[in-house]
Amino acid sequence: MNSLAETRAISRTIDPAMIFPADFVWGVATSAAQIEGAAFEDGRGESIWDRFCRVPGAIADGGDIDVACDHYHRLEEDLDLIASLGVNAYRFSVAWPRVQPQGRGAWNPQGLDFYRRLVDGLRARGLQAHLTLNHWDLPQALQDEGGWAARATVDRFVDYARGVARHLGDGLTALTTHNEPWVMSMLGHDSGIFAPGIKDRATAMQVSHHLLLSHGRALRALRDDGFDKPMGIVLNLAPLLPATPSAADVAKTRLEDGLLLRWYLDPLFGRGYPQDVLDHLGAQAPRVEPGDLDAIAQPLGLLGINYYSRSVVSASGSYDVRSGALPLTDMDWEIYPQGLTELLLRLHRDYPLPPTYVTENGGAFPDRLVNGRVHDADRIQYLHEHIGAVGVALRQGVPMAGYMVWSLLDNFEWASGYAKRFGIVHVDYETQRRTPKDSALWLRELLRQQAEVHAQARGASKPAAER
Ligand code: IFM
Repeated sequence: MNSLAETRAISRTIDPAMIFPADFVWGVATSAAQIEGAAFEDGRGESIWDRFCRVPGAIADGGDIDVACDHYHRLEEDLDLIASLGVNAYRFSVAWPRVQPQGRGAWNPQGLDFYRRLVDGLRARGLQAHLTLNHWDLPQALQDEGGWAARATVDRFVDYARGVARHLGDGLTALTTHNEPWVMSMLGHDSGIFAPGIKDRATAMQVSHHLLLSHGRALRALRDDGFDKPMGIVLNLAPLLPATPSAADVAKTRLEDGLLLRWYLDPLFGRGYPQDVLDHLGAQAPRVEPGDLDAIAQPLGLLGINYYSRSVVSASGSYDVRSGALPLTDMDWEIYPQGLTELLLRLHRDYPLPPTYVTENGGAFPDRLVNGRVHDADRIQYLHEHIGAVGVALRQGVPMAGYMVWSLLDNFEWASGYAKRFGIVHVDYETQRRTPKDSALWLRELLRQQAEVHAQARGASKPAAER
């Protein structure tokens, strides 16, 4: 890490209005497939992403997840890195094929041991452990039996969830079931640009139902087993707006809002699937069996929201057009921080939110490592403005409990391969050397200032004799 003077210089721009409550959770996030590597070691099974990476043309740079950031072999170093940032939480996922290689039956002791060392290592460093069960890397063995389109996978997931909680639950702070079910359903099974590469709308909608059902049934099973930590699900959400005021664009926007937000939130909060979306889907709507909707609507101990951008919807063109009015990240996503406030306020208005986390937020930018430094001023500005947007929502009553940066490390950005860098820590993929970018130093300084303010406030509230 760089000297304190350098860090302070980078942090000149920190806004005093960015001070959050003392119990606010600050974290960095990753997922197993994107960082772990060690794809063929210690009994790990094949995942659908191992298979998908080998489809010619599926990954922009031809990359795969065989080595990724080699996190599996660098666990202690990476945990030290997390602790050095001054955050108090780490969001990670368990690779189902690493702990239960066939997606059913036998557990892999070496895989479980890795995650045991991870949660113990977090605890030893005073960091909260926020575990996600499914960040997209389904065991290939289950895909061979139909994957998430098959109802039997719901049962497999419930068994997996119970096993993970049994083995690791005591070390966890919070648990979420699925990361971004919309992405798994639509990009994995409708457009097919993500694993498992299926292109069929009806299948995608059936997958979305099975993901929601497995979420609800897992929560119920874990509660029955006595697991008492906060549990929830992570959704990728965005405010949507029509490209023009035309009736066609407005109607399409309403439909996409239904597919992206209400399709997940309505059943999670006990309202069933939105009727306008069901009407639109017609024969492509999923098969829903009696009792499914009750199973999905389990009380939520937390809700995770991943926010990156807004979506501008045109009836004639693609789902997400560019307005041309806003700067873009390296993913070509519009930078629209106030959209995060808008989204959170809308959710607070429309649903009885539990403690709510921004479980992912961050940007890919064309970073350059020069003389051991990455001057990512664009990312600092992105993070600053989005954290500020969370603060605005918090002060207006939204029950915000935490914010987690995507991502700790540069990593495998799915179909984009390794070219898109989201990390606040740079990874040299040749040497696996980690270099905190200026944004990491900025975050550390922001959190140092938070801690200082809260310490002063605690001191001031003590009787004079105790000070
Ligand atoms: O890298 C992904 C992550 O796995 C899920 N949410 C979006 C991120 C950036 O695309």
